[in-house]
Amino acid sequence: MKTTITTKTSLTPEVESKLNKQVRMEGLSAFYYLSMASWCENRGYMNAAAFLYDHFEEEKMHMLKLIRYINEAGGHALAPEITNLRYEYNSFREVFDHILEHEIAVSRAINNLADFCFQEKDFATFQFLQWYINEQREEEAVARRLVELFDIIGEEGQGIWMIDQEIGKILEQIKAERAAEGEEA
Ligand code: OFO
Repeated sequence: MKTTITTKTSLTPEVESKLNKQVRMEGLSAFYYLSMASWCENRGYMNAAAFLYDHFEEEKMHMLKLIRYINEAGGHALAPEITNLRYEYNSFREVFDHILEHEIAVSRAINNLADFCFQEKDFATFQFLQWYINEQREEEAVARRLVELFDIIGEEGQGIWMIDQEIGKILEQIKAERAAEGEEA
């Protein structure tokens, strides 16, 4: 006999399915960063690797936050299947061009999801997604800064070494901001 699962949750099946798609996108983000971190570490770009490993943890947290929300709202969060990862990059710069492109795609996905929830009158999920909207705005800004390092410093001579040093400073700044936010909370 079919049970009326819709009485269990105010999440509509469409919202639940779209949230699960976003879970997968955050999981993919995490493993993209992990793969890029390993590529950088392998080539001795140690600050970039540290930045990317750190971001792997961030993206995992984004995925988990969504998973916990879906389940708490009475839905069923699905652990994502991660396939077709990329393991090779043609250059150091290509890693960061890829990050910016990917973060823009994630921002668009989150905006579309928030728009859908608003139209469905799922204001709780719409409100929950505001955190992701802000997070994406910050992440896109960081990704743009990273790409700009390549434009400003250039990769000639000691350029790559200097870029890697600057990435280290950006990571320190991010960690300091996180610590300050933690203190405020
Ligand atoms: Fe999940 O924050 Fe970027 O992708």
